[in-house]
Amino acid sequence: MSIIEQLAQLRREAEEEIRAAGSDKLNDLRLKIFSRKNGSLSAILRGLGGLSAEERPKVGSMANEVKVHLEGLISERMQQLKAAVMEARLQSETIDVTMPGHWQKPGRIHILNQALEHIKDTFKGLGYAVVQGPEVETDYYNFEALNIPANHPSREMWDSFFLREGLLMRSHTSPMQVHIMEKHEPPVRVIVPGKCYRRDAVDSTHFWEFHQVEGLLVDKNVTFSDLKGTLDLFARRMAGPQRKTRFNPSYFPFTEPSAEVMVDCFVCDGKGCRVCKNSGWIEIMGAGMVHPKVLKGVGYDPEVYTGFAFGMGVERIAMLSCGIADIRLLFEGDERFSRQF
Ligand code: 2NM
Repeated sequence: MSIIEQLAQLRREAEEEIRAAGSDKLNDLRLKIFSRKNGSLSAILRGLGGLSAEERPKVGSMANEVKVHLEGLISERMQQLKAAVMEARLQSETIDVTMPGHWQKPGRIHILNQALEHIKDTFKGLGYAVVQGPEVETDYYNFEALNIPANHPSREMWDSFFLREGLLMRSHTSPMQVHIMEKHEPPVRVIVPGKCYRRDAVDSTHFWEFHQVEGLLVDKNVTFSDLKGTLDLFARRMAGPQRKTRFNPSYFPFTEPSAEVMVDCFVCDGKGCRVCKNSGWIEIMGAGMVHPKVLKGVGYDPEVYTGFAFGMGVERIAMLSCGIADIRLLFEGDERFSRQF
């Protein structure tokens, strides 16, 4: 085959191949044709030496023409492929700004936290500090320092969650009050909100994990009437300005005297209904004057200082104020429930 024929054949075949090549093949193809060492054009041009002096420039210029032509085709094909890639990206990545967005359901504050905030606000307004303490406590702080004797039922294995020797999950927040009194001289005025744990059988009013807010005020000349005035104000802030309170005698190891604090039923106005079990009164918390043994235990002189303390279950307060009949609803996290408050 003459060189001219060979060039013509290269041109035909290369045109064909370039047209069919994808972007990954195109560069290989360029090398296959144009590589100085082993490209097909170089291979043909090696035959130039055997031509006559007149033929050589003619064939040379033809070879050049084939080279320029094929290079042009390759870069054209390259552009084509790039354009196709861009077109595909434009198609697949286009954002339709008229599409509706994803709706985010707004969250809300859990009913327990709503009740807690209300309780905290009321006492903050009376000058109380809000303090939190550890959920794992020692036997001393949970029981001993609170005048809970060794034979007291809450010390039984089946009433508290005991951990390793001498440690337990606190069964009330009172141990923190003891820590506070140990660290600070009176006057002391704090509330302690937090989680507590008891080995209660679960039913509509009991859960093994629950929340308490306990309050403590210690100073000179603190009397039971200070306690009554404080909790009376609290009851009105929580249940409405027309509410009345009543203090029934009760017992706690860490207070003397002790009382259960009743508020007249805010559902039936004291006439008697299902919520107050026809008594006209609802118990909202326990309270009392801090026992002299507790004061002595933290190094306060009970002849100089007296104090009152109170404690309430946040679940109970939330359930009463929202008419919730089962404590378990507060812990299940069912949106159909929590969305209602
Ligand atoms: C209650 C009821 C009555 C109470 C007592 C103390 C402390 F540490 F000062 F002794 N903290 N909390 C207390 C008193 C708690 O809850 C029903």
